[in-house]
Amino acid sequence: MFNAIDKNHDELLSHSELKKYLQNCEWGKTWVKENGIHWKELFSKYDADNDGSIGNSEFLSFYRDNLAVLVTASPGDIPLEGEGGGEEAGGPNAESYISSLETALHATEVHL
Ligand SMILES: [Ca+2]
Ligand SMILES: [Ca+2]
Repeated sequence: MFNAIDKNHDELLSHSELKKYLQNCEWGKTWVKENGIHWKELFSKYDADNDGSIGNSEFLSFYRDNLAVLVTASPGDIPLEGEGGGEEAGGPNAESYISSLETALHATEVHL
């Protein structure tokens, strides 16, 4: 999902990337509407290091707090990895996506 949102592949989600992604899918639009999301507030809440974009670890807490519930509520409706994939029995779910993110993060931290 992170890669699907990150259109310019700089490993950071900008304000407009996140906004565009969520406004282009039904569940995202619904979520924004129902929660009265303010993009600036959302960003300042999750942009922990205040660099103006959402990095991998910042996205993880955003995903956990907000999106995991939606993904779990309607599995199959939400593309976790962009186009294609998800054809294996069961398909991806929020929990396995979070653990794969954590694994990726851990790997990154080791190299830093
Ligand atoms: Ca980006
Ligand atoms: Ca940041």
